[in-house]
Amino acid sequence: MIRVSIGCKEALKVARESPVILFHWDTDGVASAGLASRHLNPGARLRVIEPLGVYGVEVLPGEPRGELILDYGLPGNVYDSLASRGSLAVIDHHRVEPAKRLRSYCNPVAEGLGGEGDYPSCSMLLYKLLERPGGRTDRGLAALGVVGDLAPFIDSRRPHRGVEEATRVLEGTGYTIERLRRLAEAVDSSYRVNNPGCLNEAAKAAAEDGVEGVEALECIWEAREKASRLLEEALSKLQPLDAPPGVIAYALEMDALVTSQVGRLLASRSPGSIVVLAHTIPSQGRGIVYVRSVSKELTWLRRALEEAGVKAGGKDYVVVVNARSELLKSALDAVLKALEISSYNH
Ligand SMILES: [Mn+2]
Repeated sequence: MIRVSIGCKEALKVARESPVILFHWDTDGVASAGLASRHLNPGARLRVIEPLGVYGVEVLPGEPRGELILDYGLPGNVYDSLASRGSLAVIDHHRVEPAKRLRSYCNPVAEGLGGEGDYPSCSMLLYKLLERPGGRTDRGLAALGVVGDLAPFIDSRRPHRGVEEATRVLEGTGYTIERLRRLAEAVDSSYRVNNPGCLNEAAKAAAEDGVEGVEALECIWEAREKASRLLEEALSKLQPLDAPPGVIAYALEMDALVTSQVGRLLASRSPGSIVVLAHTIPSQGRGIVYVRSVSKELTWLRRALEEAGVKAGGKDYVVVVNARSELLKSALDAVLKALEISSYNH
């Protein structure tokens, strides 16, 4: 059995009546939405959280009516601020501050019940909460979310408990980690080329036909073609920055949501280092400082930043700071400073 709070039971209860399932724009979000639709509320509308790339309360319903929010990674106080205006359910596995007032809040990582190894994806968490429904379709979706979220470990061939778990769940299904990795790349490309319609189709297809349903969508493969060109462009635009020992830092200015794709690629190419990417998105007037490593845990960095007054999200091996363009530089400085202090201490 997995350790979960009472909030998870409450979240499942609310989710069974949810008119809408809102999901994060990546592969894990799509796979989780598919599972939730199949087992909690097949009648609910599946909608990706828009605009893609924006983390904030302003994109959530102001007066919630029981929406189920999957894998979105916002800190709990955001949901607490909505809790008095209506009901909603949250299922997540990001390392954030937990909600305190929202009863139907389910995030065992935020609640201190385990880390990324125990809860490698929202889809796997949901699969276990549903008491392992067990069919081939469900097992494929549970593993697909893990493969999406743990792609940097798979690509750099670093062992990870989550990948081992996904491999076990896939036994006897005929699916392989490699096949799901290809599919995750295509699904994730859909947000990189800013195609929310395609992500909504993908969630619907996941709910109806699981992995094969998503594989059959043309839009994801078109997105993959387009995204691989964007990646080439991004790599050619990277500007190296001064960084402390053991850290590789770049600046990027580009109007495409390629942050995690570029950051993940750089991290898997330099598995012993910590990669920092300061990405400015001029058309949105905002940017992201993305920190990723496949070998170094970064939960300490998130705490150090919070202590320095910089709000950061992330997981065990990734830290993300979202900022308006004019604040990006100071966020980057705070990140580099914290990394520099830690390099003295090692
Ligand atoms: Mn996830």
